[in-house]
Amino acid sequence: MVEFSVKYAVVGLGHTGVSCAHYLMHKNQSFFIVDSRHNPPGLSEIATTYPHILITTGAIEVSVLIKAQYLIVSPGIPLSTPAIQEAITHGVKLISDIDLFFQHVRAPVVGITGTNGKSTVTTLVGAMAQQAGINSVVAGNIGVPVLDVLKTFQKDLYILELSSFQLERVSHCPLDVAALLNLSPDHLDAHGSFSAYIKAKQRIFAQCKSAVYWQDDTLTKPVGLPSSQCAAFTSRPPQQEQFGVIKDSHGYGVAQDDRVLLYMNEIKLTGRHNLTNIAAALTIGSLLQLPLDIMLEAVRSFSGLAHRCQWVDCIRGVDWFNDSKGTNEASSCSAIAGLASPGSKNLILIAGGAGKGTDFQQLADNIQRYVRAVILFGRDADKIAKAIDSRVLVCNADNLQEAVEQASAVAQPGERVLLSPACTSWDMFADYQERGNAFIKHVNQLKLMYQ
Ligand code: UMA
Repeated sequence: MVEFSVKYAVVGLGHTGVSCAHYLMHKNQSFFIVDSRHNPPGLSEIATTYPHILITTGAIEVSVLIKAQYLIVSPGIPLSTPAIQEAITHGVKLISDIDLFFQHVRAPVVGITGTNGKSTVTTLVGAMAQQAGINSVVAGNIGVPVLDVLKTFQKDLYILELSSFQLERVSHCPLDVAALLNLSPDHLDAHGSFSAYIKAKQRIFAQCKSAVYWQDDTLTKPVGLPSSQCAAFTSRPPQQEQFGVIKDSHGYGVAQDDRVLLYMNEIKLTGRHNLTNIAAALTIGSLLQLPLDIMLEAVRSFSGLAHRCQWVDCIRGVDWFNDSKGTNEASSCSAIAGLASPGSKNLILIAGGAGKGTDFQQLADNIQRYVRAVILFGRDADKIAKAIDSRVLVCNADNLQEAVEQASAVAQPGERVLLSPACTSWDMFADYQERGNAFIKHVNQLKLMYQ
């Protein structure tokens, strides 16, 4: 029988690990920290603030982990890590920062997951709640660890973006509203299979009061929940009491039942796929009893998030869009279809980077349908070119700057250039933000050249 000398081992010292350290210290709990990196991002902050806390860096050893009663494993560290698995067989238990959050939160909590659009929907629901005068906060995978928003006075509503990794780690997740927006292959390298990824995402519904899902994909439908607890949104014309997307003589819009609520030209978000995101946010907001007119006001003034179909500039009649957050095939396909003009191939696509184990066939089919030319760069450029198989004009660039220059040479006035890589940025950049900012910089340089 193992003698546990400390209550918690915080495994990982990134954003999550740092927030756990502050929280456990605040709650007077005993803990130590491990991280496989020699110089993890949170090292100097925690070592300086709490010099008495033991921090072990380098290979994670089971002999260290079994000194704790619970492991709090950060989302970026695979649970399959041998030392973690071995510690579990020795009786050490897993707990996550989200579990700790639920132990202490005293207000309603909304959880939002999905392969794509979750940050946009989370932010939009947050904007709707604020507009309605509710003292609320947005946190989670969006970039603010959940324990950080419990440090100060409690809010009246918490809106969390939850990733598959966070859901995989949580055991108790009593959400008031849980939403699964869409599902397509992503993070397969970490989860092992699409079915394992779906299983992790479905965990959002495990203890929820109300569930929201996308009617157009049955994989998102909560398994085992009665329909009285479920509400669906759709990208098609809505059925009774639903929010959905319509097209009539005024263009595309969002409707509830047969009533059009707003048209594309009334909103600042670009890309028709965002109409589905709005339908999802309205469904969640309705379950929170937010007034419809206030929610629509929030939608009209919402200008979207950086790096997600973000309009950058118009240079010599060509519009440039930064969708660096398009880090998987499905996300880039949505951006392509969302920005394409029906019936005309008016898009020049810049794509490539480090793929996530998919074959790019879905992307290639979308490109054939909507894109006139593709500029490829990065590690998996050849793999994407092979999937496209000469169906459209393909150019190769050595780096992003060259890709921007080539796109500028190919694009005609009235066309749109879209950076939506369908890949992670990790072969060339620290993250998608750095890649998106580099793209904006190169587009700005292009503008200067033509002035
Ligand atoms: N790492 C190691 N060794 C360790 C610990 C971490 O090599 O011992 C590496 C991981 O493999 C990973 C990186 O460090 O590449 C960061 O891992 P982390 O678990 O320390 O990450 P945090 O800094 O805590 O950030 C995490 C989320 N990151 C991941 O899930 C990879 C952030 O989502 C989230 O905002 C933050 O918690 C607060 O909740 C980012 C993300 O990319 C935006 N999420 C993925 C996505 O959206 O697709 C899931």
